[in-house]
Amino acid sequence: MATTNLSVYNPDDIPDAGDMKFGIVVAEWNYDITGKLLDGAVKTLRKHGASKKNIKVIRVPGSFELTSGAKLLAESHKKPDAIICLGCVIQGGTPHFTYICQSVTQGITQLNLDYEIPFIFGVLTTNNREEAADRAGGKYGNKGDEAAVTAIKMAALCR
Ligand code: DLZ
Repeated sequence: MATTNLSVYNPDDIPDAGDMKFGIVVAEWNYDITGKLLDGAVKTLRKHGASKKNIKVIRVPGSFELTSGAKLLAESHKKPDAIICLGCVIQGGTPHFTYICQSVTQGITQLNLDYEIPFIFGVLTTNNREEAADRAGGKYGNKGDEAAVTAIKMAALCR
């Protein structure tokens, strides 16, 4: 199966993020993975000009809580231009995977419809831990990089 490297993009296509503000909400569940997504997202935002003071990071317990965390950021006084949601849901022996994935997907979709700013889906949904590691700085790049690039592009589009 061909898988795109999540960290490969044309930097010339990315607007300057020097005057943009970002919120990042990251799930603590599977933090060995989501911490790497966070590192990738922050590094990529900074690489394209975002200043440290304009990147607000909050943590929530699990991916199920990403929607409410993102909503909190959207309503904070420091109105972000885009909000990145980072999580990692790994298939287990019970149907939790389906429920959490459905909830976070629908929740983030709804936020995109309800607010004037973009909410970015930086959630890995994988069959196992190895597939997640491959996409959190491993052989398929880092989903956090991809989410940051998407956030910058969408923030520019919404202006
Ligand atoms: C409960 C749970 C399980 C089993 N698996 C994951 C997971 O793989 N990834 C993730 O981000 N969160 C998981 N959670 C936690 C839920 O997202 C949520 O935090 C709890 O159900 C409490 O609402």
